[in-house]
Amino acid sequence: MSTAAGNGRVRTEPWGDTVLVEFDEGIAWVTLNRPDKRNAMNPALNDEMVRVLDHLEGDDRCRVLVLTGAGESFSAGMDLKEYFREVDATGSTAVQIRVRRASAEWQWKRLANWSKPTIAMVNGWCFGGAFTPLVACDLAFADEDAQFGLSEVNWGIPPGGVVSRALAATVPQRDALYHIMTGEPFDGRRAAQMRLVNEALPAGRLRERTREVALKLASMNQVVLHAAKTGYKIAQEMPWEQAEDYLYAKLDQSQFADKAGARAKGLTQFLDQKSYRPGLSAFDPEK
Ligand code: ACO
Ligand code: V55
Repeated sequence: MSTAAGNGRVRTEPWGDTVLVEFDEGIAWVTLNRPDKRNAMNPALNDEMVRVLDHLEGDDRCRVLVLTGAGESFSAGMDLKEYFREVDATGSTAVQIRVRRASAEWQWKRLANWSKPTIAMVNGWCFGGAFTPLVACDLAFADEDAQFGLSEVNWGIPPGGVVSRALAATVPQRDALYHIMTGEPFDGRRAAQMRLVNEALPAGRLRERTREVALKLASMNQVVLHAAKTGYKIAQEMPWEQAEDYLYAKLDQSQFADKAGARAKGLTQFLDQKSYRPGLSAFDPEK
């Protein structure tokens, strides 16, 4: 797809306005880029993120995606002016449906089911609607001083979209309802305690730790990782009988789809060559 860039040139990559993408040894660092608005998600950013995710899924420079925010914020949530007030002002249900659809499409539908590993790096403010892409990412690391909040009640609405559903998928009910109902903010340390994020780190260590995990995932077998994460997420919603059948199907699918033959090599290396112990390290196809 080509887009007319602001400078008159035609660009073939769909980012550059409200989203930045940088490639780094298999990692695509995707930065929500409206720092003056604390990366609040307006309809333009939502539309751009749909295109960015679609593009990166087919871009070999991306083996892992890290989602973060420019400046002092991860994201201040939905844009109160452009996503709420200006859409209300159109008086059009069709417009409301369209902007809500673009929001859902990237924040959870595409992101939660993405074919490559995803990591949220919460560098600062994370409010309201920002919980959706946060939870949709496979893993999350936060600055221990980042401030999180379900601030909806503070300005007169209950959490909408799938914010409360996302919370229910990650944190215990006591924590979820406390913060949904009081609107009281909490920091990255608390977020890690309630398991909303994997780890909280000092600001100076956040990028380094996120990059370390991203590089590990980038080095691994992509077919197997896709089957592993999708299997977990989809089976979570299934009865046990169906989950067992589905996960066996996933196992067979992954063996069929993996042209690198990781399973056969892994068995040979452990059983015949005795060159490696799967309990102690990741499979290395080069060994
Ligand atoms: N929507 C629209 N604009 C926003 C948003 C938002 N969610 N958050 C910040 N901005 C804008 C401000 O209006 C301001 O714009 P201006 O410079 O044109 O006046 C700019 O970003 C900077 O905001 P400040 O409040 O000055 O920044 P500060 O660093 O002092 O505070 C904070 C940051 C705490 C994030 C504050 O902006 C805030 O409370 N934002 C709203 C957070 C929120 O409740 N989000 C949830 C929305 S509900 C939902 O997502 C469903
Ligand atoms: C929220 C999010 C929405 C929405 C209404 O609580 C409220 C946040 C992501 O979409 O349409």
